[in-house]
Amino acid sequence: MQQYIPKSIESEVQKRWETEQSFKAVEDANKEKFYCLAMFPYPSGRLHIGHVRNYTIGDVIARYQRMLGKNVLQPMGWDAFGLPAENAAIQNKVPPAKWTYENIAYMRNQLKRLGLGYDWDRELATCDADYYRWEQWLFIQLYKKGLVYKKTAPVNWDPVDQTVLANEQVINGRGWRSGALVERREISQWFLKITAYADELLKDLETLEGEWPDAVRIMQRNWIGRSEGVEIQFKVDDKKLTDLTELTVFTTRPDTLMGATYVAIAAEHPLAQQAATHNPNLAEFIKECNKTGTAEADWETMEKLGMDTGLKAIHPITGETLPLWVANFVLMSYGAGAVMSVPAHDQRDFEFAQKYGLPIKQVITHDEQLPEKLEAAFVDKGKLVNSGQFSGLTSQEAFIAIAEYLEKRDSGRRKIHYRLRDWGISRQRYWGCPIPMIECPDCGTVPEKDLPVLLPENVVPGETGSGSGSGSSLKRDTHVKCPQCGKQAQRETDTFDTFMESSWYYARYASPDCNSAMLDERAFYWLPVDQYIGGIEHAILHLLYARFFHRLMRDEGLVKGNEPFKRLLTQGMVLKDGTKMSKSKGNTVDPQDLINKYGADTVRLFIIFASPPEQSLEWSDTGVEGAFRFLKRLWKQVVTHLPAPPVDKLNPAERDLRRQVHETIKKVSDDIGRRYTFNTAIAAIMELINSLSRAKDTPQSRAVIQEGLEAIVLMLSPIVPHITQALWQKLGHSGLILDAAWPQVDESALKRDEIEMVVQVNGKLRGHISVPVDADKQSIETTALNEPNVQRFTAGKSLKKVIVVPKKLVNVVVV
Ligand code: ANZ
Ligand code: ZN
Repeated sequence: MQQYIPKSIESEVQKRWETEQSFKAVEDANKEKFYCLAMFPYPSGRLHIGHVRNYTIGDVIARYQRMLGKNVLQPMGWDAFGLPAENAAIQNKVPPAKWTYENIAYMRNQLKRLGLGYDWDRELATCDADYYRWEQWLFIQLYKKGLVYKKTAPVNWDPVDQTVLANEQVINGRGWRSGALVERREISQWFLKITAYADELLKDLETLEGEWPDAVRIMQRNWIGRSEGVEIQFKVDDKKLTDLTELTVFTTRPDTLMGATYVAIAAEHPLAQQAATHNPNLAEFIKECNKTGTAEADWETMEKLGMDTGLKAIHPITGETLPLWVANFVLMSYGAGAVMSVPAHDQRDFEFAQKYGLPIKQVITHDEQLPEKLEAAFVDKGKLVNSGQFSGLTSQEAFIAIAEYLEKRDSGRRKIHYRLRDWGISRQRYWGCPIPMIECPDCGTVPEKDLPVLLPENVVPGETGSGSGSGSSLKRDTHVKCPQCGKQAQRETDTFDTFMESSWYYARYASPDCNSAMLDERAFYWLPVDQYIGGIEHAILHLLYARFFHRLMRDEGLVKGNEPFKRLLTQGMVLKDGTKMSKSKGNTVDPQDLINKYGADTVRLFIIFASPPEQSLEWSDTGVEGAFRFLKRLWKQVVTHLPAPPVDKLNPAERDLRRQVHETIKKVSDDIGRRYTFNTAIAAIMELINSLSRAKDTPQSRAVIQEGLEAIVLMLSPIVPHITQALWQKLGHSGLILDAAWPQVDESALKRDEIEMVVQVNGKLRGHISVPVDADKQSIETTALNEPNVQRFTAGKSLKKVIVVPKKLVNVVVV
């Protein structure tokens, strides 16, 4: 076969992998394991180019590790619950299950066609009851441990479709289908106590240093948001307007307490509610505040508004009375839902005070002289002024002094707050894992007894009889006998947030067929994942939830260690003409078309060569062409090469060529194994191919070329596994290249030829040095001057010049 015909080569090689079960992973305690995982896809219908990049990167790493001799696990599965299936179901009138399983079948074939080395025996789909029953099981264990609770929380309510909407179904405040203005409704929902693990999730980020990208660790740290501060009590003294006598604020800057000039509370704060009962304006204002969305982003940018309640708060140190305002930027869900406002030292308080004419009092400074009027808040720490007995202290000293002062008088205490909230996991959706809970009129909340609680799969949301819209109440008979007392009880109809399923799938791959437990001892062998690969869009929630679940499973004795993912690689975006590829922009390329036209190896090579995995990749049709041409050339070079056995007598040119072979092995091993810069590895291989093709045809050089081509084919095999398998056979090997060992550097081949040079000092022979033939002038001079006998004759003298006669002598002139 003189022609490179990817289609037939690829299908033949893939058939061989299948019959030999090449990627089946079997536990082997005597072998070092390597678990390589790329984030599993949502079965949307077809692979997009981002998937192809993600999975190719993973496959390169997995195959490389295997050639190092490790026992590699690389599994694949489907994040199969979620909203798109429901939307497609409404549109096409097919049950989400059917749509999902059809997509899975199609996409599985696409992945196989790409030559990705997965152990398909471990495939899982999260919508499969064999999978989600264990999630239900874990949820019940957590409920028994007190790590699960129920409370009311707001949802988006579409008053026309009579259904709850997900955030992404609300467009400009209106329902995506009905166009009706969406309302906020409070309903009872389930929460997981992730805050109980906040401290651990934060601290252990340190153990991931150097293993996870810094950006991801920083995002996680900020999301958890640990704040050390003080809770301070202010007395409220107004028997007419309220029966509450106290109010607590949380501050991270107790050193600024003497500069507090008013107190601001959230609209939902009980004091605000009470004050409003006598004040219709205030009641109206509070209603307005409650209307705005709950999204974090809104709070940063929205206009700061407030209203005086008429109540007064008493400063815990000075006894002054401070006005008490309701402000729309104070969150009820953070700290104490109330803030002591220090306009001189907090920019938000400053702007608010200016807007509403509230006093501004500076109490922290760097200088002796205070400005007449502050132009902006002075937010730095510094020295205290205008602070009574605390004046003169530094901010740091004052933090402690004021905290202790308040603690002694029972009007404050040090406190650590987290930005992280407990995880609301209830979704009012059909296509998700049923929450295994029952409400009994007599017994209260009772966990389901028989798992799995099945989701009926033949339902088409939106059809008559199933209710309108895609709310969850349509999906199944909610009447059930109470497992405790046997009376008629009510089943939970909500489903889990789909982040639940993706929080532990990596562990289930270790024991995918275990039907007696969530995991078995195989998880001890495979976990943690050694290399995880996925998009940066999952930097916060998915990774945090998976880290949380790993600890939950650890505390159930199911896994060991604290972290699920030892090393993390976040791959960059795929761009076309500088912008992100997306359906809405119409600038996508279909990987399937490219595979059909050029073969999988070309697509893999282009994607890996175009840029380092963490950076964005600019799509280029000519780049794909180039990758294809390169493979054709490699093919030709190997098939026209005449095999030759190794020899040991080489002339200098042949030695140079052999040195390049081993220098390339060294560089490529480092690029692929440590730096993950696969693109520069390929560039070095291309250079080597050029050098090999230029070599004179002698029996000796043929031996070097044989060695070079074998190394090239081996080193390219993780990236382009099909063509290299075929070429491996052409080079005289019958086995699978994926079981061959990664090429080793021959250190002796790296040594450069050396020559002898004589060294004179002022014209007299004083020594001999040995230097590489191609050494530059500078390094020859240094070697000459360091020669011990030369040093004796130059000691104490001053160096005038050094003359180098190439390949012959060095003359050192001193005076
Ligand atoms: C007085 C003060 C003075 C503050 C100063 C800051 C600077 P982090 O670091 O995010 O924890 N705060 C407290 N609870 C709040 C709530 N429920 N809604 C909005 N803001 C709230 O932020 C803590 C700071 O955020 C607290 O410290 C408080 O303002 C404000 F020169 O108290 B500070
Ligand atoms: Zn009961």
